[in-house]
Amino acid sequence: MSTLPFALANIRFAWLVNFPYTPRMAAPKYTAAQIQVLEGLEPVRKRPGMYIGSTDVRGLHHLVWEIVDNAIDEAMAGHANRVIVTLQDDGSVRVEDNGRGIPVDKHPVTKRPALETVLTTLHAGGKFGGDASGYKVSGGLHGVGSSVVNALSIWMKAEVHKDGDIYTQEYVRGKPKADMKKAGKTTKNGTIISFTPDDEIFDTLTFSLDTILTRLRQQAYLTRGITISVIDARKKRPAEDEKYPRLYRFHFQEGISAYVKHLNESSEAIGNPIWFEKDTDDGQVEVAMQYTQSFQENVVSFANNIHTTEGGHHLTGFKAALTRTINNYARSFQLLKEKEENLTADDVREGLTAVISVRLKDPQFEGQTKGKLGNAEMKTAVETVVNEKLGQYLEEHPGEAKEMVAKCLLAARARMAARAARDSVIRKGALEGMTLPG
Ligand code: TTJ
Repeated sequence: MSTLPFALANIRFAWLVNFPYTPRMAAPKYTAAQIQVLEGLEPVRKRPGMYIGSTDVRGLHHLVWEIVDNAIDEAMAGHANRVIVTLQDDGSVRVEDNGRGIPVDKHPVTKRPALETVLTTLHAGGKFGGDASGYKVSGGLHGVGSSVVNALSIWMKAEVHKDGDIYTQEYVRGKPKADMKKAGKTTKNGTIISFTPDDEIFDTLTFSLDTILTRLRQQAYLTRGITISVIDARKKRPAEDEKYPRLYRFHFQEGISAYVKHLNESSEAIGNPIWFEKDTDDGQVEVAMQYTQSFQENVVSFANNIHTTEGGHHLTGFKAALTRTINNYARSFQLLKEKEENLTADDVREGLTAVISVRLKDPQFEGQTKGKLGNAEMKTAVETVVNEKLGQYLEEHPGEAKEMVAKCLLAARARMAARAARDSVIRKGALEGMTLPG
């Protein structure tokens, strides 16, 4: 049981967490929490690729994402609004949040401080505390890997500021150097995790500021109101990073609306970004969209802040609702005549930039690269929300609505003209083919 593949290990974990609520087998001998903490970190060092994908530069950055995800989860739960990521000169990375602080009280099973349990046992991370933890949703594959990062670090330090006290503990390759200790008084709350990746594990130890900025900027858009700071404190930086300033601060009060504006920076926009969100029984749905005069479609989707590069049911629901809503509007204002065909899904997406972000309890990531959201209920959820909210927006903003429909009609006309031209070429070709040589 100690060398399960990366994905499988996580599926098993999710199942264990659900166990007390959805019993599908014989009565459990242990509760979820008890089984969860039985595994040490040896398998992680034996087969690191199974836990972080690879030990190349991608795997190296995965360590940062695993730790940062925990801090962002705390922000998404409404308990933090600031995350600071520092690339330190000694090769370590430091991640700080202003959340509640990882619990430090005695864990009932390990009889060790919860902090130590979280960081030294497999699967005892982000979902620590189960449903009582206050996390509405979590990335699924994300947020449970802080102990994996510890196992793959030659050094890690945890510093928790909680209820007036500072608690610290250090680790070497996942093993505590000493017991957790109190290290003075504090007036703030939060968690600071610093770690140095292990050169025995990774091919390279050089972080790319560019990679980190891109990812954290995206996370900041997706978590409206959070402030993510990035500090590059390395004296000697890789050549490709030297063009960047050393200090960044990402804060987008308008969240994914600002993301859409950013994506459309170099295009001629039609109207303002349209933004709406809704909490449904199946999860939260948030959409931002804006047409441009370009012919490019740029629709990106996320589930629990994870970019779904292969799309999935949330994207399908969006496309269906978009086509239906735009057609409904165009018909009801006679922008589309009775005898005219409906606009196609392609017509209504030409020139469209959109960000679809859903958050759900139990995301299923499928497909070749696990980049496709497999939860079928998210099609209906997104479709219903977009039908309602986009329809309402169009009614309330007739000027913008007519410009948007005009852009879609242009795409439809171009499509029909292209088809007519092609048909005519084929017909002509056929006629020519019939004329006999000589
Ligand atoms: C867990 O449930 C009780 C209240 O605190 C919750 C918690 O663990 N919050 C939390 C974890 N906030 N921040 C973290 C965290 C931050 C970093 C940078 C790294 C890690 C592993 C966790």
